[in-house]
Amino acid sequence: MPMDFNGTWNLFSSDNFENYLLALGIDFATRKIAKMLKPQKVIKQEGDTFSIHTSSTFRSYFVQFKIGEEFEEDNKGLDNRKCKSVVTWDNDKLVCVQSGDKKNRGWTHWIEGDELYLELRCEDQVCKQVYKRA
Ligand code: 1AG
Repeated sequence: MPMDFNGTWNLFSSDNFENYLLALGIDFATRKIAKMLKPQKVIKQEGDTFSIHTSSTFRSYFVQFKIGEEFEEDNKGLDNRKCKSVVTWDNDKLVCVQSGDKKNRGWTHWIEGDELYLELRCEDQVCKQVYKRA
């Protein structure tokens, strides 16, 4: 059985998010707002199909994908750059590679105990977030 990511998850901690945003070219004012946010993720997983809705009082973002199938990602409301993205399993981790203008862009989700982890990568920056069940 694959790892089960289903659920509603609230941000608990976020490390190096501002430098990740800077690597994405997000302006100063937006970075200052973004780092104050406590986003919530609603993850729906059915077989190899996922949707992840990240919402906050300022911006929200929705992505859906099927494991192993490349898709066009628009990052609308975030940095708005288009990428070709693909998500695969690395054991129990979900690994997304976001190919586009930014080198080394992607993320990894995994679960430890009752916590959801997210590592966000862009160029030489890595942001690590922990979410807890709502
Ligand atoms: C995410 O990806 C993306 C959501 O979790 C936030 C991460 C990075 C933001 C990128 C650019 C920021 C531009 C403006 C900042 C404004 C708001 C901050 C974000 C608020 C929540 C949407 C992984 C995800 C899979 O798709 O879980």
